[in-house]
Amino acid sequence: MQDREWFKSAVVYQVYPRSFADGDGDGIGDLRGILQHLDHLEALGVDVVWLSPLYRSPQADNGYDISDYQDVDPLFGTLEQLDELIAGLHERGIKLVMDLVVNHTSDEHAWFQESRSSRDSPKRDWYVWRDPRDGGEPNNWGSFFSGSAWQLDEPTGQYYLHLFDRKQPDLNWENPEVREAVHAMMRWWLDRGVDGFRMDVINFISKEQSFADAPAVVGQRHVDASSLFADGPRIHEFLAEMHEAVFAGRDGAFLTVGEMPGVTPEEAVLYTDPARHEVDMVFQFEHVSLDQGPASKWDWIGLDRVALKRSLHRWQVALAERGWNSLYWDNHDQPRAVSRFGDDDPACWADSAKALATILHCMRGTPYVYQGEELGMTNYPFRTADEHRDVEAVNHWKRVIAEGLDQRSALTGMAKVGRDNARTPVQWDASAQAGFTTGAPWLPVNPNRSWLNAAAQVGVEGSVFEHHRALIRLRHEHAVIADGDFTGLLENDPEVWAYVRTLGSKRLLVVANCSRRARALELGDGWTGARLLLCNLADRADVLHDGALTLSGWESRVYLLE
Ligand code: TEU
Repeated sequence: MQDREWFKSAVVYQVYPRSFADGDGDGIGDLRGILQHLDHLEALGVDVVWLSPLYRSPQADNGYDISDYQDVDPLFGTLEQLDELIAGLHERGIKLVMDLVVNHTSDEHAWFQESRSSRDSPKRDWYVWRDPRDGGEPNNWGSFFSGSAWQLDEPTGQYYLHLFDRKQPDLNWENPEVREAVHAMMRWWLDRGVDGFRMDVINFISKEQSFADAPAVVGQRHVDASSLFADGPRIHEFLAEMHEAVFAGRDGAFLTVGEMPGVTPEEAVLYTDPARHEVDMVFQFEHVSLDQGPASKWDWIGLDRVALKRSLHRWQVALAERGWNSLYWDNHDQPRAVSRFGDDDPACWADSAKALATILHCMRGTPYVYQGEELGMTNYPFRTADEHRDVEAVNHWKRVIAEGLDQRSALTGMAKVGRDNARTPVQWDASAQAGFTTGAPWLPVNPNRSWLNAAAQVGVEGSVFEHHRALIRLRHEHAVIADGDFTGLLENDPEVWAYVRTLGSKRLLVVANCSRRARALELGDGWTGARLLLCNLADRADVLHDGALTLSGWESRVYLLE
């Protein structure tokens, strides 16, 4: 019998292959590069690696547009190298989770080629095809990547649905053949030795079949229609069926993570209630949406730390009894954590990266470390539109130009929240290309590589890397972190982030000062005798004598009372 809850004390590390490490000098990260850095992952102490897509793909959305689910793109290497990676990670006690992108395929996938070949194709119904309405798009749904979510296929006279880029047509999950094909592909990967899947926008696969217009928004021709396709009518049925067809009866400790934009805590409990056999945990978006204005994700309105804290605390409470959450500050779709939620001024950068990590890793849920986050990597100093490579930003800029929108605010938005911030090469050392490649990198290396890099941190006491390593060790060692109850403190304080975890007679106190100025705190007598487990400053007393303490700017501490 496997321990079904092993993932509660686990930490996941996300690798975005294109930007991790380049083993062949073409400027694009690859499997050989990943294989060269397994010791880094082992040193950090992570339990699982989630690999962003490296399947065959025309790379319209950096691999989230897949043309063959059962092969590696030559850009990244070979299936044999992937086998080598699985073996290399397993030898180190690390699991490998693949990205499962099955809301859509690439338009170059054989399934879509067949589907678009004629209206009578046996695979026509594998995708979502609709007749024109009044000579135009079938409804007013907008794509996440600007413009309409529909693309006309001239030879057959119908439109196909693409919630993302036009090169990412949505599969029709109503068709049981589609579901069976996906299940078979998943089983093939498990047979190959992978340990589970991170499921891309998986709460979008069951669409409202009326395909009615979404509520109109003044001034917008194409609108956000997520209420008509997120958490749709058959989503729980599809996930339970997938679990049954792929995982049931299989021996092993697998991980399933549902990436679910817009998911509410109430829905998340249903998705992750172990008794329902859907997914192990959700990846929710509430806390990474708070600095977005009403117009779009590009409408950056700045951070409200109290709102951020309340949001994360609300999720802690909502999933206290049933369900499980992923804990993350950033990933390949988000700006860098320390630039967005911390303070990337070189004077505070390290302490704020450590404080953020402390806050995240001691919560209830499974923490995710996105490549470079363990080093405190920052946003890139983007200034012009042509520095961006990401399809989302590129399409947005085209729209800004075409519609005559304000260019200055668009550039600010792109610099603040553009996805390429997370996609610049991992900074391994101080050399010109940061040890990422011997060639010309596909996205420039952040100039701060001269002082912000792995070589300057791994094994160096007090570094951001070593702080992450210590936090991961704490989760492994202390059941109160993996499984304790959560109580938020000082919830209206815009600077100090504090909470308590409790398991039996053990109590864990986490305090972090999210500001540059020192802050005095009075926690009461209840904490006398608490032992300091972790701090980002070296000279702090080992034991708390009373509940009074003063935190320096961006200082964080973890205490245990047993
Ligand atoms: O992202 C889902 C998603 O809705 C957003 O994060 C999206 O990328 C965008 O930032 C919205 O403004 C997943 C993948 O993580 C992302 O890389 C893909 O582009 C997307 O799905 C399509 O597969």
